[in-house]
Amino acid sequence: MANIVLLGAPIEAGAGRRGCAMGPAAYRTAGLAEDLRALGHTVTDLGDAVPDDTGPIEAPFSHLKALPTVAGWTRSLHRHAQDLARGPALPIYMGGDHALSMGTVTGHAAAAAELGRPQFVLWLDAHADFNTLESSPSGNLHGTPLAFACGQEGFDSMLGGPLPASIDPHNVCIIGLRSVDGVERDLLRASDVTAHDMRAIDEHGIATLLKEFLNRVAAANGLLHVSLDVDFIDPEIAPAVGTTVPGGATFREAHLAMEILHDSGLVSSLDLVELNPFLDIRGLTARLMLDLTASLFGRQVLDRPTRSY
Ligand code: 6HN
Ligand code: MN
Ligand code: MN
Ligand code: MN
Repeated sequence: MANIVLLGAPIEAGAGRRGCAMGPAAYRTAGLAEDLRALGHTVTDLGDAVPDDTGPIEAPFSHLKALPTVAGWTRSLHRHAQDLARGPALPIYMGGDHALSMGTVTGHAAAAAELGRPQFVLWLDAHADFNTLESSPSGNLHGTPLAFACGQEGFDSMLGGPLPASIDPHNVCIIGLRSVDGVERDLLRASDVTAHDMRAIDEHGIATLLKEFLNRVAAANGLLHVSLDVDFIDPEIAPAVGTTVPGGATFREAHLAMEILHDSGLVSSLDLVELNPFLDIRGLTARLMLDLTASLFGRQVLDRPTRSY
């Protein structure tokens, strides 16, 4: 059984519309801690993180929205994540928009570097979130965290200096893509990131794609951070997100991914991002995110051992 800590990250400044700040409250109301305890895990809710006050930061490009606020969250969450990564519990970061991963992923990368272990990242998302500050067409910083964490240039204002440790793009896998911007696409192609669009899921099945990646994590004795964006899932069943794109993962594809992740025994940290409860329908999306998290932590119909594949 796992020892789990929950940390709320009620950031919404990275998204184009408000509401993600209500995400951590929705997860608590829906009963995330209780559901995980029912599976036999020990769960401690650490409450919500608070962003640093950075003072004024001049944005390098004028179209960028709320850069000082996002930088404040990044600095705070980076410290929290680096600290939590040292153990003993497995952290779940309850978002909050996807800009929170600027802090969590880089914090885990820094801790992994201390340990001398490779940090892997699984990005389940309709989007690549691989824009740089320069390439972002919208100016919404939740479209940039993976580029930042992978060490793309121009992000020094986020942590107030260079990244202590970046994620090796070779250790990143994105699954669920169906919306990638023009320059972002070029950046992604030029990088070493493994990127699977919805067509790849259609053609090969999500299990094949995911197991290929997990085999690499296991072979490298890597740590695995999973970043689950609500818009990975089809908006018909997960409407509470500001950036819906049709044609997403089905109920079973999403659960199967979580079940395989559980069986792998490899997941060491998790982001739940982009839930916008203001856009939800009677808690439908919040509940689905809870059920997916429960699958990732071992809820199953028939018993299957951990590390079974
Ligand atoms: N997310 N690529 C678009 C942009 O504005 O940069 C969408 C980003 C969505 C971010 O869903 O986490
Ligand atoms: Mn995202
Ligand atoms: Mn997305
Ligand atoms: Mn490679």
